[in-house]
Amino acid sequence: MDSPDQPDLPCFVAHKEHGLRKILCKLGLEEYYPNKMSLQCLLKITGDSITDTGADSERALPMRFLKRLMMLNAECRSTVAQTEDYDEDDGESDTVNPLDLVIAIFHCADSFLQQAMMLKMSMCQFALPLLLPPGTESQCTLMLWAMQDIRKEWRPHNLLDTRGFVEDGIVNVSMPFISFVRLRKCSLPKSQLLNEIMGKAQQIHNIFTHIDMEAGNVPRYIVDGLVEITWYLPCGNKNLDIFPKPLAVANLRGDICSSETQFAFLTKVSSAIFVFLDQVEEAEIKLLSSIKNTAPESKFLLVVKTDKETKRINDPSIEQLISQLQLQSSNIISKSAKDNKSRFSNKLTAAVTHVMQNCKHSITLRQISSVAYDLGIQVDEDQTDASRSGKKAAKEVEKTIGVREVADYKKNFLPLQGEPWKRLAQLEKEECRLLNPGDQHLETYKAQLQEEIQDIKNKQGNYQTTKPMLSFINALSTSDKQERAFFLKWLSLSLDTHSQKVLSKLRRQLKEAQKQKIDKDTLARLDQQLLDSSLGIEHYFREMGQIYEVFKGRSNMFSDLPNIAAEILLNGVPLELLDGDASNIPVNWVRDVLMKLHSAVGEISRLWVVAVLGVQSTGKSTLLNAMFGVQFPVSSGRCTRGAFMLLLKIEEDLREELGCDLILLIDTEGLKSSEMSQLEDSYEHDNQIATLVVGLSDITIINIAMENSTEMKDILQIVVHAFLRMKEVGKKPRCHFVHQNVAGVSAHSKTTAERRQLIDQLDEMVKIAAKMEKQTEVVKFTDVLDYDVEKNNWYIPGLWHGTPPMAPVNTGYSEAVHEFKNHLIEEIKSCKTERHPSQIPEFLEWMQSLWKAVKYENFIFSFRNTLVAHAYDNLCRDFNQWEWEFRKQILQCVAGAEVQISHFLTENADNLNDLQQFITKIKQNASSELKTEEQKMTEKLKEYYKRKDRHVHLIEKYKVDFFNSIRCLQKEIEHVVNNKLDTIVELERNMKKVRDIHSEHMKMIEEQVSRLLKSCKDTNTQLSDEQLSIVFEKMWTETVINIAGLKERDIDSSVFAQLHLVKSQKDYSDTFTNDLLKKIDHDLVHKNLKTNTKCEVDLKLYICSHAARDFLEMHRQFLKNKDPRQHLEDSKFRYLSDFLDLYHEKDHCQRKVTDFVNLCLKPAVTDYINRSLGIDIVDEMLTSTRSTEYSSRSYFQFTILKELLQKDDFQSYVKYILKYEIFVKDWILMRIINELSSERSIVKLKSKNLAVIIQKINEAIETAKADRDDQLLPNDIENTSILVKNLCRTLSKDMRIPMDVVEGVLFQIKSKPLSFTDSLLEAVKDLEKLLKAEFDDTKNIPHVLQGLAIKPQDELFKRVFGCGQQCPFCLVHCEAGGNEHNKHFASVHRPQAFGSYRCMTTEILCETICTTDVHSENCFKNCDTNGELHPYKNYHSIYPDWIIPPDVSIEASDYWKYVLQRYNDRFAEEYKAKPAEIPDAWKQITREKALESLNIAYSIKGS
Ligand SMILES: Nc1nc2c(ncn2[C@@H]2O[C@H](COP(=O)(O)OP(=O)(O)O)[C@@H](O)[C@H]2O)c(=O)[nH]1
Ligand SMILES: [Mg+2]
Ligand SMILES: [Zn+2]
Ligand SMILES: [Zn+2]
Repeated sequence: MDSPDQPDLPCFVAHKEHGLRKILCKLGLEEYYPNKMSLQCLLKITGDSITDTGADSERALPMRFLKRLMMLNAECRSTVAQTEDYDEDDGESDTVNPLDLVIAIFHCADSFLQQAMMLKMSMCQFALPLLLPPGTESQCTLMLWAMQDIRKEWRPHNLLDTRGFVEDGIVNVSMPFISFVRLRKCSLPKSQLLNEIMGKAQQIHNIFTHIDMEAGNVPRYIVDGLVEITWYLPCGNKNLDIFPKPLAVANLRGDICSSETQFAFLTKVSSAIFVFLDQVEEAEIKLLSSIKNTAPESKFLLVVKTDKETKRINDPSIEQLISQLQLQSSNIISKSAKDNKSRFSNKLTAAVTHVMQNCKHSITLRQISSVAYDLGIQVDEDQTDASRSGKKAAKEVEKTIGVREVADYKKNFLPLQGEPWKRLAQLEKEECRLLNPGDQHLETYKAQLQEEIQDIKNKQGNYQTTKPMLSFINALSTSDKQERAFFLKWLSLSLDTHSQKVLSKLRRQLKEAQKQKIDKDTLARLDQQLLDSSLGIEHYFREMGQIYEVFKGRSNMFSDLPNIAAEILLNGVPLELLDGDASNIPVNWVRDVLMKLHSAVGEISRLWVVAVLGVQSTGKSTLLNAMFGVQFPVSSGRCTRGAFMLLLKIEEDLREELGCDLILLIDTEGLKSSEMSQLEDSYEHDNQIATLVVGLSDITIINIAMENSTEMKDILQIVVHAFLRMKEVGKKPRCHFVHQNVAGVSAHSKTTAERRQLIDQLDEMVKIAAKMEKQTEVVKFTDVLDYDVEKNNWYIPGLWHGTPPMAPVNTGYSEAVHEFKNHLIEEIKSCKTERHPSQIPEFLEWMQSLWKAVKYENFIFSFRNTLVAHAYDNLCRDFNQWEWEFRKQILQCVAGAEVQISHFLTENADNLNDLQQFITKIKQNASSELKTEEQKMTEKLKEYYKRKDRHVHLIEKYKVDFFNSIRCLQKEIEHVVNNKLDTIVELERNMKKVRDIHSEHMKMIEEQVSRLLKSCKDTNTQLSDEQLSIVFEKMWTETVINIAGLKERDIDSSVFAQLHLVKSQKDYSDTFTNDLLKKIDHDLVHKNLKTNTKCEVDLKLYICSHAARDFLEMHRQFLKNKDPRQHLEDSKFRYLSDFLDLYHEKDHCQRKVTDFVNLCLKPAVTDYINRSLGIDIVDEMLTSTRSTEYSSRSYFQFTILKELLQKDDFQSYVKYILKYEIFVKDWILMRIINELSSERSIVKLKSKNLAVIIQKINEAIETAKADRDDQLLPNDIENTSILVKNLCRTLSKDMRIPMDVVEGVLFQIKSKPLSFTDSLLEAVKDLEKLLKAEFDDTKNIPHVLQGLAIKPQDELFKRVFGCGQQCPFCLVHCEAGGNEHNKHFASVHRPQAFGSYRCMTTEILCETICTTDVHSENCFKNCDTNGELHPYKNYHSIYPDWIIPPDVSIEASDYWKYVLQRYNDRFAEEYKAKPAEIPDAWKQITREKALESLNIAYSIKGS
């Protein structure tokens, strides 16, 4: 009937219940009665968890009490609003008595909250409710379960000599039990006197609430019948201890006559009962004596006042009682007028001591419960089904332990976490570090390690779930959450009790051994025993995780476990993140649990991670518990190590303000613990835990409890390393130093010197660490993270106010912790804008790569994280896009300049001065254009780095690289542009010269034709066409006979140009050679080719002589094309036609128009279209469906490798490896050709441009009809030439019209402007059609591409090729973004065999992969090391520009292993070497696996 889920509100009948209703109502607790308030509601971070102002109404009191209690604030019972002003009469009547408040909350709290409250109250040294007065039930309740969690340590005086101590759960301790009760109203203040007795040595006053404390005089409504309990526990100091042994003291509130059951209960369990009374009545005497008879072994002691004068007991009724009960004088404690409070309490204390000395009867709370049953008092732990079945299930598990040794038990029943798991951890680490390959080949060794890993995993697959684990999992699988919680609690209680005995014995042995300075091995053995013998609930959880790991992917049997664990985690139970015993993370388990949790919170899981680090047993868990009201296991009784996590939800209304939804707390255990310090690898373990924890946390709390102790220094050293590493990987954690046990108001100012010292120490450590981590630019701690000596140091007074175990918690502790917590929350708030908190999936991603990096010792170089990789890749993509926009803009600008120059030269005579000026102007324009573009790009990059998404903070360290790349890009393009402009000028001038020669010759011919025409017309006979042709022919031959060819330049002496220009239709220009030489210089520098001057000159001569041949060829071709005689011959037919037409006076308008269009417009239009076609094609490629291929260099590699694999063609691999540049160019060319031929996109692109230019031509024709003053030209024959020239002038802004040809066409033109333009418009239409038809007919795309001034394949090449550097070991190409990066990097490296590396003596190709080598102990030598052996590990000192991270996973390198194994023999043949010796394991790799490995290596998901 008392289940907390009971739906109906109980009806209040009796008058006592009336009081309860009143209080509940006043406190706003009705909805929680009975037992409906849970611990979870306290685990939320809410708005008022930040502000702890006084409660402004009674309704706020319960929450305030609970929150403060959880923070261990000893003032929490106060019910007075802090702001209240004390009006005289109003007093505190408005508020609630503190005890009423506490009791009301106990009535409303559920079992777990009650338990938590008890624990914290006992830390505050408050008396605890032992018998809770009845609420709506008829009987009171014994709060046994609720006290289960309380554990205490003390030193009874019989252990003083051995300095031993006892630690136990308080409910299990057998001790004398003494009760204090009163009869009716008694003038002696019982509770205050008790406080005096119990708190004497520790100056504590308020164990029991009393009338003189704040609001203690407010009437109480629900307290009567309450039995409170408190314990006296000696600390082992004779001067401090009041009693030498533990003692339980109970205090009954209210008159005994109205709480008969409670009184009867107390008499049954107590060794003595102190009755406070002023007088007594007949009925009461009867009651007391009847009880005396039923419980003969308990003694009554009367506490009375004596009269001032008579010095006798005031009331005669008491005398009667004394005789009735046959009490001796020693049983009467009387307060005379002489006795002040202190003296009287001494009397009482003496009486108690006396009782204890003579007491043979002691009892535990557990035993007490049977008395309670007899009296019909309920016991809380049996109140609900959930509790009962939880207990039963826990017993079920506990039973399996029996009397076995714990170590044995663990081996048999929790086998997965034992040897196999530890061995796996070792193997995985060895796989990264490759420390012991013996004389095996590295790759063979690696494969062997992997085989063993697989073996263990296979063996584990045969695992049969053991009995305890079955029971454990079954119990957790219950749908009743209460039952589950009870189960966990019961189990952990019984396990604690169980291992307590074993461990304390071992600890004693260890201490003894340490004292006697026994040899290290024995110590280590004891250490190990201690570890082996500890058994807690975490071991079962650990095993559960292991079971999940084993069965994941094999069976669905345990697939629900993560769900359960996620629920448990959300209920505030800490879960192991890192198993410190094995030093390993069950990655699948942790990931799946957190992912379940992620979905349980609706996939909104922005996290803030707060972690604490510090020496073992320095109060870290205590601190976190006090700060957040959580329940990390506390106390010295533990010897686990690792990291535990716990989640706190943030209240909805606070989420926006804080910018996150959850806080993840990480508590570390076992760092620098004295127990574990003997284990040889403990330093490494600590290091790993610290690095991981620091890496995961946003705020790291470093707990310092022992100044300057060596342990602390070790921890600081470790932490400094961790911070340094984080900085390198782009994470900047915040850190706070918490100095514990520092008291006094002046703590902060007094410790200035200490802080100075700490920061000096830290600086010193940073220097050392930076050297070790090879980060020489770091010299101060503040270089590593944002650290403010004033703000990041916290001083927290000692936890205990006095000497434990009797000391209460120090209020100052709670206050300081509270202040610290507020600061943290404020800090979270203030970082909201600058930080983009990760959600659980990203957190996991981060965790996995962090852990991987930890496994490699060489942390910095091995850290590669998919989050970072993605962030980097994203930036590269954008950057590439901006770079192309930049280039495009400039390319267009240069193309425009080319037309302008050509136009300028036609318009103006070849005046060098003017030309110079003109060029300067153009260059200035170009340069300002460059500046603008550079500016734009820089802006874009800046904006990018301001973004909140895309994890830009992770790629902060590449920022400089990218800015530099922009600057370099600007320089590079500027150089190219200037060169290009110079070339254009030179070429155009040459062209112009040729044209002038042509014009001259044409003039000559035209003159001859005119003359001939005249002479023919003068002869009166009509000549036939045949005759005319003959005379024309004769004239022609005579005229052209004198025309010489163009003079050939001496190319060899003026030498050379860029090779790819050779195929163009252009002439040779000196800038070509210049370019070529620069290119050679550039390559010499960048490919690290070391040469001397002579060698360099030879090389250049060699290359240039080759080039010169090509250039000469090109020049000759040009001369041939432009041969004046040929040129004339080409127009011979035109002149003949003109001659004939003129002779016959035929209308030749049509023909002239056709000639104009075909000879002048058509080439210009084609030129126009081709000029921008290059850019258009690039744009087309970059917007096509396959554009991602070029989006970043990594993706490009991925595409190519994938394609190679699919093609499965040896020669293609050879080309890829040996002639990478050509391979890439060809590949891109093929892609372009495919793209352009499919979908007819080339036609579309050309047609688009065609439409534009035709439109322009038509418009130009219209404008050309008018003269300069916009007057229509008169329709006279003479005006036709003017019109045509107007037209050409207008058009020449956009296109290059060959004016010499135009002149030729206009020769002797006899048509009128109007008819000419009419025909022209028609002809242009025809031209459009013709060109379109030609486009449609485009078959030879390579030919088209070759004719383009801007080659799309070159532009795309620049984009994907990058810096062109190759790995010094395997020759793989760098993939880093931008062209100016600090470090070269490639996603996948390959066996060195592909770089033709072989054993010098055997000629056998070398199969190791550089990513393996650089993390091994092996050495290499080559010319860069001057032939000396150099460790691969330190490749950095030889190749400082390269960063070679380990493979992201074992599978990542499968691709190249597959390729090598497939083509081993053929590569050997190709390289003229012997085939590599391939590990057998590689032969198992299939093509599918190889493909998969690409996805892994380039972290491309699901493609
Ligand atoms: N004297 C003293 N004891 C403390 C203080 N803080 C914690 N303790 C006690 O030290 C023991 C170990 O604390 P715990 O929080 O488990 O330390 P952890 O190992 O660092 O997590 C517990 O028994 C605490 O009660 C303190 O400030 N002063
Ligand atoms: Mg701890
Ligand atoms: Zn390599
Ligand atoms: Zn590079």
